[in-house]
Amino acid sequence: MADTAAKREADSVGTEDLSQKAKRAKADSENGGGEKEPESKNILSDFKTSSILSESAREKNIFIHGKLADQEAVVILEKTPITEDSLAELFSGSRLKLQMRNDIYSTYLLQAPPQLNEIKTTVVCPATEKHVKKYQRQESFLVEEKGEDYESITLPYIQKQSFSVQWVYNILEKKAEADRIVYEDPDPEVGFVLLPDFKWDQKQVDNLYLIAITHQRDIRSLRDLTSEHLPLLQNIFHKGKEAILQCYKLPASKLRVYLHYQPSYYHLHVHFTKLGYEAPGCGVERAHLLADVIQNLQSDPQYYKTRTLYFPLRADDGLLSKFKEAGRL
Ligand code: DD3
Repeated sequence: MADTAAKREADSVGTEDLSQKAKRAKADSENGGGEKEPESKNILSDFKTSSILSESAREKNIFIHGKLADQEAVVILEKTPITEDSLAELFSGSRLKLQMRNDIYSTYLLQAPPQLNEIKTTVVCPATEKHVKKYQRQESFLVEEKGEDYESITLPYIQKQSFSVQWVYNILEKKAEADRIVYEDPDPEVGFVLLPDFKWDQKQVDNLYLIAITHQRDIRSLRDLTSEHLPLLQNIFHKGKEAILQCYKLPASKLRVYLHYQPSYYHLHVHFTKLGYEAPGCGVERAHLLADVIQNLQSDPQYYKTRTLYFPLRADDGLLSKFKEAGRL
């Protein structure tokens, strides 16, 4: 959805260059996002819950493991924030059930009209063991990875795993999510696609979360970067920030631009999140500011080949076992 509420809000303020670009990208892609489910069809109507992987009353989400037509599936449900532009309709169009009244205080349950009471739903199906594990609450351990450890432990492990990044290629080839692309630089060397991450519902700029995915396919992670990649990184940094300013009216001073190490998928990508929004994975143990990455490579072309990097691994992560076997933990 190129024309989201967050964008519409930004559009009404000023320039439209980027939304036009996004619309062109949308027009260019013939049926790019794949078939949309007809609104009447509910593929979750016969979902069978096996177990709750995790839940958070504070975050108002729940991660469920179950079966969808005999296939393993993970379903993520999350209540979305209340936005200012929905308030008038919320107040006028709801049923209000009184719970209690006491002096000047009263509490109610407000039954909102269905279109204002939507639950963001993500379905992974067929889900692998890895998907199921990913959402189970787990203890984490900080790993110290020397340059040599990367070569002898981490790299062989990620090569053997051959994690599928088909969904990334679908985005780059406009076979999926083409209508969600916010900006694209098509250059094969320094180009990238900028689009909203799955985690963002795009209803408010407050929790803005975009990812820039590189057209180059052979860069796995931070560890593969050398000064050779500076033009690519600078291009993403510069054009990504510019696109977000155009499209969402958010200046660079409101953005946190970073890479994950370890990443959750081994195709180079950069995260753009709004400052003040504590996005999952934006802590010091996993996030590397793109500005720092660029400077480090400028002062030492081999910086990320030689430095010791620290990152957390979950108790059930196969890579953690490899570090233990190697006596590095
Ligand atoms: C993923 C990391 C991966 C479950 C879930 C997400 N942004 C994605 C497919 C399409 C996407 C993402 C793996 C997978 Cl919920 C397992 O993320 C994606 N499209 N992060 C976008 N826009």
